[in-house]
Amino acid sequence: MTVYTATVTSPVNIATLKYWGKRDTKLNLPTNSSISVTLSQNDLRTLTSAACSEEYESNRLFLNRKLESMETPRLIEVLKDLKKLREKVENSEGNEHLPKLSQLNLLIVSENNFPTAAGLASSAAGLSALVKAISKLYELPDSLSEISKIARKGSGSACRSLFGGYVAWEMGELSNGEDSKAVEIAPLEHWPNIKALILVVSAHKKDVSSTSGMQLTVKTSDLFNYRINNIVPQRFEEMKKSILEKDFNKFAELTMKDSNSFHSTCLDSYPPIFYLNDYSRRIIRLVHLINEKSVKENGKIIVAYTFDAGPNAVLYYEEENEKTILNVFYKILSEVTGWDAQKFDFKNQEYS
Ligand code: 2P0
Repeated sequence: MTVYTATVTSPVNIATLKYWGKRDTKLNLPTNSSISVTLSQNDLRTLTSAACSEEYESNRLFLNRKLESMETPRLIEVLKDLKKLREKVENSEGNEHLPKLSQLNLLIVSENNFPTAAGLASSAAGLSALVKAISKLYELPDSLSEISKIARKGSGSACRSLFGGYVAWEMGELSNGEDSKAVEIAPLEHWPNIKALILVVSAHKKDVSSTSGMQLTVKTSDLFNYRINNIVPQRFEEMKKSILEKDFNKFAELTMKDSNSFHSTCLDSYPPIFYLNDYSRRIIRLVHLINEKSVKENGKIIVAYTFDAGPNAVLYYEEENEKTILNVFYKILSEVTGWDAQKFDFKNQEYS
């Protein structure tokens, strides 16, 4: 039996300008453009293998070794689009010899190396990896931006994970979504000394899913309209500029303000949505204390926080400030939990 396979990894991306709100729920068209940083392949990521064979009697998807349905409306759309592109390849002149993979059932095996659905953008990495793996299996010639439109239909934020580094998701204007796609602002190497530290405050599944949270915010928050019309368009341009100019002060300020703005619209939803908890708020206060000190000393903001639809914090900083930042957090951690940073072997990533 012939089995065709392809394997890829796709890292998590963490938005610094948040996507929150859909203008079309079927096509996953957003109410604002967003920006994110895709972590490196060595960090949080989904590993996905896609296979197809004449012997497979149905489509099957294993996520973290659990059989999941592939009959969800979103996955049906995603597969339909990918198969359509493969058919185009198969039907184009000179490709008559290619196997008709578009007619075969698929087996998808996917594993995350981090907690699923705990506000760590698992759906972004997961859907992006799935689309990437099938595109590779089908040997699609289309650009990443083109493929990102398919990933977007699976999960909005997934479209950004197709690119590494600094990525924008342009909301687009068309009602068919043909211009709502991810584009690269700059590759990771452009600003390679930016690091992300993830503080997992809770690995539990979130109470309110992003999809339903967004719907509630769009429907009930007055602040939301102000955010998408008066705040985000200018912030989008400013943040892109700060990335291209490697202006950490500006990038950090915009990132923190946007996280706060997004969580304000959650609180302004009715009934309110609470994603942050007491630990999250303590982290926010601590980051501002660290920055106040360094701004006083040398005018520099050295660390930025951002929170997605959950209480876990992502801190962005430049590598040269890592020691200062980690020292503060290790000290707090050891005071609160008895955790001893001296016992952590960084080279081997082991705690003795
Ligand atoms: C983001 N989030 O920009 C924002 C910030 C959460 C907070 O994208 O319904 O899982 O699949 O399009 O992409 C989470 O939303 O939602 C998200 P769907 P998704 O990263």
